[in-house]
Amino acid sequence: MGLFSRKKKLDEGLAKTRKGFFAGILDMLNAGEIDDHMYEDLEEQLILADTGADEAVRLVEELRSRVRKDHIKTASDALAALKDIITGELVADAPMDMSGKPAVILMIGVNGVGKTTSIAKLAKLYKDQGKRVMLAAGDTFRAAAAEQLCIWADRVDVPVVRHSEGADPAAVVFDAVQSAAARGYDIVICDTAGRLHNKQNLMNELGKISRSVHKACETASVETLLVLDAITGQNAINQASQFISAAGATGIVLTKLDGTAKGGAVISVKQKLGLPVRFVGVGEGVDDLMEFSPHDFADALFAEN
Ligand SMILES: Nc1nc2c(ncn2[C@@H]2O[C@H](COP(=O)(O)OP(=O)(O)OP(=O)(O)O)[C@@H](O)[C@H]2O)c(=O)[nH]1
Ligand SMILES: [Mg+2]
Repeated sequence: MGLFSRKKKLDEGLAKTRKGFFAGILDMLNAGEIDDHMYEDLEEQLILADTGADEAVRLVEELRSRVRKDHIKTASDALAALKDIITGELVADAPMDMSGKPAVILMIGVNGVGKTTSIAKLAKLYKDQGKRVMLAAGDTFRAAAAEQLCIWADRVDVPVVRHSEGADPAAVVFDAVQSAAARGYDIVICDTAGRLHNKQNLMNELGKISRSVHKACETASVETLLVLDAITGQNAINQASQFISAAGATGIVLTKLDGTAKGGAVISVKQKLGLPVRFVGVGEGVDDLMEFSPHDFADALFAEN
């Protein structure tokens, strides 16, 4: 998929969020005066769009100081400044570490958020870039989880390493990484269970999976992406911190942006969780995952339609 169609998909995926709240902000800033009333309205709209109250206050404060500093006179220039501030909030400090041979990506997150689907999409995305991708069916807990991954893998045409149900997921990942290294694969993407008998088990298991990567291959790099469902917005973000510290997550995948008018949640992820958003899901199809671009995201939020 070319750059243009990716941007179009992002625009479509963000339609609900844009029409729900950001169109209001756009209208307000395009028409109005810069005054206290505008700032108050803006803060309210941002909160409604699920940026979280702290973040809304911060954004508005930042805008106030920009307006003063840059002698901004018109509300439309204020809009450009707001877009710029939002973009700045979202920029990652560093790119993902894909330096390993193979580069391993662990997908973690509670059940139903979209881990397995995102793995298939991610495999397609990297495959389209010419990478050799292998999957690991590390969700051995739920019946039919490996089956579901295999169906996706068939569609995307990438190999899967799987063991039987109930097997040790760390062993599955170990085998996949070792096999990928031996066969010259570039990337291994690992599915994990979203639910175990209790939370402590889940966290212990994720730690064990992560350690098995380096045991299998010293030259592997690991990124652990926490998958969050945008429909649950700020709730998902508030519940994420425990997961992050226990599992050592390094980035976020935000799915189902197409299904919510509250895509503003994206804006607070980095601030609240200290982790960059790496990918966003904007639909159920295999091409509906975008590498996250802060600039394109801000553009899509405030697009004129
Ligand atoms: N609209 C929309 N639906 C999505 C997106 N990503 C995933 N889904 C849907 O969310 C549902 C759950 O996705 P899965 O990939 O099975 O989620 P999971 O995290 O692997 O779930 P468990 O294996 O049960 O833990 C499926 O119906 C997906 O089609 C998205 O970006 N947009
Ligand atoms: Mg799954």
